Amino acid sequence: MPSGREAGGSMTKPVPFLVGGERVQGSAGSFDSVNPATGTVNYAVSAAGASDVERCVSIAREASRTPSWKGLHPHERAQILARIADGIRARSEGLAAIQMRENGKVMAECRAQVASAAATFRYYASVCETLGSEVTPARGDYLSLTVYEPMGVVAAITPWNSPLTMEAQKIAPAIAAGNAVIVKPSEVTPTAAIEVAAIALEAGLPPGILNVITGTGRDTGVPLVRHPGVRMVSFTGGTETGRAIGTIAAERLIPVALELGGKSPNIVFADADLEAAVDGVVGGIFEGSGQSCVAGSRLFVQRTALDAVLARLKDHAEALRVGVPDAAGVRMGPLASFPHREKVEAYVASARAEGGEILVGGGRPDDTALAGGAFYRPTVITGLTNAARACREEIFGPVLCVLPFDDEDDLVAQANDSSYGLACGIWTSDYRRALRVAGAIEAGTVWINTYKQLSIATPFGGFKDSGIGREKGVSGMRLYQQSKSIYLGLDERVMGAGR
Ligand code: TXE
Repeated sequence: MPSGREAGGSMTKPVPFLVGGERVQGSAGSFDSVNPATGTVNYAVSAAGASDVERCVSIAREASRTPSWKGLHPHERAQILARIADGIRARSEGLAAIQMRENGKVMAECRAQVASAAATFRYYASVCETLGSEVTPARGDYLSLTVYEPMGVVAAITPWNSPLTMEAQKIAPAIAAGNAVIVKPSEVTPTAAIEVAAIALEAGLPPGILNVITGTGRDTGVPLVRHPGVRMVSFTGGTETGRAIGTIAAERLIPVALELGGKSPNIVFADADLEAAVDGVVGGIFEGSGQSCVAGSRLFVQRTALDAVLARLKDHAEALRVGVPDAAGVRMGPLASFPHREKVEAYVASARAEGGEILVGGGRPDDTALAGGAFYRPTVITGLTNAARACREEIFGPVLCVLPFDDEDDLVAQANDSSYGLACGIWTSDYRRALRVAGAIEAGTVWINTYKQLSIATPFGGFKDSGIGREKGVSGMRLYQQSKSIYLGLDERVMGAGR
């Protein structure tokens, strides 16, 4: 449990953030962390203002320049990353509980995300230890080497839907690469990152290499991105925020990695195993209450299979149990915040206004026991066209829009008619067709006869407005490095007759 808080939710001082290995109370007051399953305040959390950002960047910059981290041999850095993985696993119940009470995800999913965060540190321990430099082909009397160096201070700005996995996905490769990192978690899920930073210190990471500052995007995020000491920004969140960060980064001429929103098509051909397909479609949109960047929120169904798919979809969606996230059998917790539920409700209202028909859900649950939380029922909407607002904008909630298609050309045109390009699912028994459509779809990840499988070993990122850059995989560590080319002259006239 983060220090600064008393059991039972009564408050002493706000939960402090962590800079240079020390717990810090910020200069910008505090904000409340609210449990979306109950509406009660979990605790107040300290807010970092511009002076805290200034101090944090200065400490991180100093730590990034000293040899105590970047000067270690890769296998030595790898040992510490592996110890961080062990520390995360050892505290998995506590970390999962933090995420659950801050964003309302069901406990089973929170546990899985802690395991994924630990696996991410272990994976980048291996990458760090094994990824080499290069000797490039010489075109003269020299030896040419390309080596990879850290960027310096990396700002990692993260969202609320899956904080543990997304923070690990940025922190692990960035520190493996020898950088110092400043995490600015979402104000909705502020404290998991502080716990991970404390685990990292215990694992032997030098103070100042991993810092966490909590606060709003405006008061904490903006000064961080603008600070001249920050040499790279890695961001996951909404497209508009990503655009604002990218604009500042462009002015500052620093690299950015932007993992942004999506409006991913999940495509069911009539020759698919419809039961398996509908199961995948339901998981792909309703898991995490639809608050996933890769949520398959536009369901394209070949017209000849439409009735069969809708019948199954109705059964599956209605059977999903919505409830408090630590109750047995609950598949969908609340939305992560009350303002976010209002946004989702506004999208469903817009769909109705544009002629959409509600096949399933379309409102809050009737269960009075859930009335205090930000719950919303799994919702399936038919009767819209791909031009409707609910089909064009990211709702980021448990709302699925069903759109029929006639043939492959019609399908590809509709699926690609989106400003986003993050992911896509294809369900068919014809693998040649599957590969043909996979090639034609504009998306960074395509799943065939499966959905939402994600591996830390596989690059991830978006086409179009879904982002810039690819996280994960071996190249996910290169994202946080810059190459340096070294030419070693071997001309004997210069080297002398040393033989
Ligand atoms: O995200 P923001 P919000 C989408 C989803 C959601 C919408 C808005 O559609 O409904 O974005 O969610 C910090 N400079 N996704 O408002 O604003 C902020 O404090 C620097 C998709 O919560 O993107 C938080 O730490 N930082 C998604 C982080 O940015 C700023 C996940 C994300 O907040 C900032 C979440 C600024 N100007 C939302 N403004 C995905 N891709 O998975 C905000 N922040």
